[in-house]
Amino acid sequence: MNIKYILVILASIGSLFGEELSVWFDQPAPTKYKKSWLQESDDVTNKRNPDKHWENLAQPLGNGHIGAMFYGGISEERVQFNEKTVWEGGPHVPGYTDGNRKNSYKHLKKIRELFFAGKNSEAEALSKKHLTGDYTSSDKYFGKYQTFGEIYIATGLNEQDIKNYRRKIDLERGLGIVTFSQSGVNYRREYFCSYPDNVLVLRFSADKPFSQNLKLSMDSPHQPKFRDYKDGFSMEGELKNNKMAIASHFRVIVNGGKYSVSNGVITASAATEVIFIMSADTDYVAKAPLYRGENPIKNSANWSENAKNKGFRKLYTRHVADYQKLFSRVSLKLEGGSSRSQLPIDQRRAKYKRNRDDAGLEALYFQYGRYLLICSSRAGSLPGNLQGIWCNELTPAWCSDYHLNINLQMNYWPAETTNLAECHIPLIDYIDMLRVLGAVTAKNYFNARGWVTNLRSNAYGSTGPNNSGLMFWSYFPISAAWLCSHVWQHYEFSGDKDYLKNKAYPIIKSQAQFLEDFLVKLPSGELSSAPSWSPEHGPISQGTYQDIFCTNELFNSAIKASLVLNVDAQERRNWIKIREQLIKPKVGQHGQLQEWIEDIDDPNDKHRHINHLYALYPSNQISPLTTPKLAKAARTTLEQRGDGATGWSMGWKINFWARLHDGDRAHKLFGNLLSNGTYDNLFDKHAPFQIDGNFGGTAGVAEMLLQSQTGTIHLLPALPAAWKSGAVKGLRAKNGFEVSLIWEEGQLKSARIISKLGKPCKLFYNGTNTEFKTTRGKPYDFKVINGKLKLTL
Ligand code: FUC
Repeated sequence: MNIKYILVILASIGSLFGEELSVWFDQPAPTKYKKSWLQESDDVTNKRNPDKHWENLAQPLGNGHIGAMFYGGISEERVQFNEKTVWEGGPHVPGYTDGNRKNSYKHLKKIRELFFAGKNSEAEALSKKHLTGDYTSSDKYFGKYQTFGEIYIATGLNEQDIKNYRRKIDLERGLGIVTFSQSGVNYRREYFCSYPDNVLVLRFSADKPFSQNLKLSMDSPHQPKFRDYKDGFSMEGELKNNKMAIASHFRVIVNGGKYSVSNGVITASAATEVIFIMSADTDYVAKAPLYRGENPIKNSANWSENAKNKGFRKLYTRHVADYQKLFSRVSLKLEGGSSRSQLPIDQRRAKYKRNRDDAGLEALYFQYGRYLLICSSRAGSLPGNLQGIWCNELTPAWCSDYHLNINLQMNYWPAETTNLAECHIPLIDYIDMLRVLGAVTAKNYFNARGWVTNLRSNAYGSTGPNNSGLMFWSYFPISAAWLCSHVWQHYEFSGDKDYLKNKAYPIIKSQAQFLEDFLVKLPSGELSSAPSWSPEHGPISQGTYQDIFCTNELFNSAIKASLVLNVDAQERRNWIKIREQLIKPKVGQHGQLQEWIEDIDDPNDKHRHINHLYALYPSNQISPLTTPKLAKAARTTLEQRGDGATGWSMGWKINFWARLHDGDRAHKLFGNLLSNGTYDNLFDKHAPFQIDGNFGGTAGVAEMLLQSQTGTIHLLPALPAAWKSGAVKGLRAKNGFEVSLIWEEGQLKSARIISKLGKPCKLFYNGTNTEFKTTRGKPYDFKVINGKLKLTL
């Protein structure tokens, strides 16, 4: 095959193979549970969604600020929507406390002494008393993420004789589209959430002029008050718990017809085309200590008015350009089994569950994860929470909060590797924000410098070990070091030294200072994190290996960053010394990698958190190439834990197996996730809906095709037999490389590496290393001849 031809293929994967990239249904989602908030229970743990159709069948749109779920109804369209900052809790709740127990550090010495004297149960009792926080699971000060409201658009149509119904997410353009015909008229709706114009746009049209008779109204559980305008209405509301002000505007553009507005209802009659524009905002500002800004009514009015002035075409073009700039960087074609894109997604998934033979569906799932990240995480707002941005409740499961013991981090695993680094920014800004209360928690609990977080957080930067008396769902001070790995990773991929100096290093350095003060010398002379709790697993321990691996990684990044910036030589020497003294990983009695310093792992334990394998993924401290003994032990642990679990846990396991270079096993886990941990609309199922698994799965696919965690770019490290042939364009590797690959019959055929930074490149394929110098901006094309990479000029 000549190289030019290969490049043409690379540039046009997707359209060349003629498969439309969309998630589609052939029926509307039932709207039986309208006003979901009236149906729910107020238990935030182990709860089910009050609207099973919302989480299973409705479809998501979003721009990082506004999220929406549409049902595609014929006689009535229903669109549930969110604004990312609608959060109860925080400093404006009367009597607010930040959840920290004051001066807890005074008990720390005693707790540690009891531990070292072998009095574990006494140490545990004291820890529960002093090292947990003031909040309980759904505390009014901690708060919860909330739905904003629902939009209803009555169409005047009946449900009879509907033909050619389709509703879909068009992943290539970031659109929701509903089409159907009735009595010879073809109806078409297009929906999108625009990031550049910050509005939700809903366009209704048909091929018969003057056939649109629509009535739009909305409702919200937050004390809505409506005010009519000439071309629409506004809604102002307030959260009862913290008096957060929320506002929204609805405006209409009507072509070829008439409209009127009355009491918060927009009526369009005998129109050819109707466009509704919705904006939403709150008075939340992501800034401690008050987290409050201006009344949101002005912003909301301006966004909707500016958008209306632009008109549909311009809004559409600006949205598609913005969306495609991110989305189209990566394309993926997987060939294997049959691709059943001609089936609606629910039927397609049902077939997949039985046969596991639709590689096209697997590629779609990957791209859908990238779509979800673009929709739920854009600069200027909070990071994606447990449900991304989509939430139809007032008491969502786990408050739809930020769990810092895997879930928030997992949301961002695909950000760098699948070429969506911009979507990483909200997380990095959020981590920066956590430092404010984080310093208070560090002082109160450990009398330490720097800052710390624990198991969960919220929109108000909560950092204490929330949840009174429950170590397993509160205490996890190493979560801050884990978060910092994202701050560092963003530099490793981009090589942006200004970012490193001004944003990343101050965060990382202050975390290193925290750890310097926090770590404790065991009687053996080694450094550990006692008392320690392996997230949601326990028991209390003198040292858990997730703590140690995260700590090690944090010091690695602090050391490297200070070298790049040529600062803090003395601190660096100290960090190197500390790193050497950390307890070392151990292989236990069952051949497993030990989760705890104590050899107490149970080979029959199937727990979903495999915390210590953090060293394998997302970190890179264990690998079959560099630490084969530990890799073997990690494998034993994975075998013992099994291939089941909840959605996100299977997402994690895909990545583990990919890092062990076992493509078939990673693929098996991917199949398990798609079959047992996924709803029909491809949302991840914990259950209930929890978005992390989508991102774990998406990251896992990238990890099977390309790895660069060591700085060497490993091509096709875990290609499963099921993906016989395929092509991927635009995956990202550390040190500023973009990689495209084509393989046939399980063998790499060609590769293109684009060097964005001009750094030397190291490739690894089929057991052989290839190194070469690069020039910034240049592409390097390789063919594979006799199993070896050959540079073609
Ligand atoms: C993880 C899980 C829990 C739950 C929570 C939101 O930490 O272990 O079961 O999914 O996230």
